[in-house]
Amino acid sequence: MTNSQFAFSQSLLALNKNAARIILDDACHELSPVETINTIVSPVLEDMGRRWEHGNLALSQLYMCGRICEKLIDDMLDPVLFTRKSQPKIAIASLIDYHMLGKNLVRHHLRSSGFEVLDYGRTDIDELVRQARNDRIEVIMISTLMLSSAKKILRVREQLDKHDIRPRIIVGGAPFLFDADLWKEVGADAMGRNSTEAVELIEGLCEAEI
Ligand code: B12
Repeated sequence: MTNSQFAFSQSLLALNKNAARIILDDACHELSPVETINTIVSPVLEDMGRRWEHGNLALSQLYMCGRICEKLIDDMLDPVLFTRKSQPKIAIASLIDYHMLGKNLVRHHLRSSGFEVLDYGRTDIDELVRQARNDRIEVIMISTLMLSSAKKILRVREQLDKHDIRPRIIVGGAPFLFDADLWKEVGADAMGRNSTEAVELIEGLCEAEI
């Protein structure tokens, strides 16, 4: 663990949001906000997840640390006002899952790269399909951190097929990092390992002019 990661972790565990914010602000002098999150926030949360799995951290601690990170990330990645690019119509959602950090990070990264993204928040299968049809979405980005939720993406694809529409589905989150073939099994068109890959995938689609 680097010094910044250690200090950030200690601040979170002490529930000292201001100290945690200062560490991220300092890092932002050398790194972009997204790089700062990828090099400090994500590794620290993953380390805490491992400690929780081994019984060395309470779920309540993990929860509080996650909530603080959520707030810090939202503040760091305030919508950047770029002229939006010509792009497919994109929506992002967290499917039957309370883990929201990854989704928010991907959305912010896309927005700060100039893409407009509708945010459906935390949603379920029927609601996601209804909104995607209603908004004529061309790319649905789905974030799931739990395997049980990831497997439900197949039902989203089946429902869309029933309505005879085929938006691209791009997925991401822990289950897809653990199992490299899972995205194909759930009927997705692509998987991104992080927010940078999410942006690259959308840029690739724009170049291919879907
Ligand atoms: C923090 C955390 C929590 C926090 C969430 C706080 C919040 N507001 O989001 C709290 C404490 C609430 C929590 C609760 C639970 N959690 Co939890 N949690 C985590 C942990 C440690 C980190 C997740 C995180 O926020 N990472 C930081 C973010 C920035 O990274 P990320 O989400 O992975 O997103 C990145 C990429 O995956 C990718 N990405 C993400 N989404 C998308 C989407 C697209 C389209 C693309 C392209 C890319 C992409 O880009 C992002 C940026 O780089 C993970 C461990 C892990 N290895 O992921 C467990 C983990 C996800 N949790 C797990 C579990 C089991 C739970 C609980 C069921 C625990 C319980 N017994 O109650 C509950 C379930 C809540 C629910 N019903 O949804 C398990 C899931 C295991 C499984 N096989 O399903 C994990 C994997 C831990 C483990 N190894 O067991 N959790």
